Amino acid sequence: CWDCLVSNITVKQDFDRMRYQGTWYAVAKKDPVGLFLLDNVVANFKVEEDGTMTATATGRVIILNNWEMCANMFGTFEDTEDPARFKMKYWGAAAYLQTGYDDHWIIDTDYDNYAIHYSCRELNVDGTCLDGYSFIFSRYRDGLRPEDQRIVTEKKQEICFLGKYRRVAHTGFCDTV
Ligand code: DAO
Repeated sequence: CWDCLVSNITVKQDFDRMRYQGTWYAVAKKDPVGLFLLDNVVANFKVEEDGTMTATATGRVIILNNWEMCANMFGTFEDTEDPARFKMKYWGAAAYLQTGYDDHWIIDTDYDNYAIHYSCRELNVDGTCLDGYSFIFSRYRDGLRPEDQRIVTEKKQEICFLGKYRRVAHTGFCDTV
């Protein structure tokens, strides 16, 4: 009985940004129109001294149609009245990478194993999402534990993206330090 209205999507209660810090491996992704990050996506969240949440992320991208590279991206998160709903300003280490300003919602997380991220970029007139993306994150690059997969599947359904995800491979393409 999910109506798919973006305004009815529930997020993590009492989201704790301190516990969310550190490395998260994207294990699945629902792409937006004009997808950017392809695979080998790893994000690292941090809470700065003033309390602001920031992130760095890396991932394989293809720019100018056929140039494959690892993108180094940065994000800063603006707080809203809901602790799990942020506005994310993001940009790349190089000028030719994507920049943007997206919603960044944490739908659910247990902080130690899994996280479900959601962003709707454009609404339909009926309030459902026209163009959005979502990452399923794991603390482990091999993927989610079986016990987390059940929860994640349920949440994919709640955000109306079930069946729209693809697996995000970790091949070591962006591992060079
Ligand atoms: O890959 O198609 C896409 C959309 C993702 C855009 C956001 C990339 C930058 C993220 C910065 C850090 C936060 C995880």
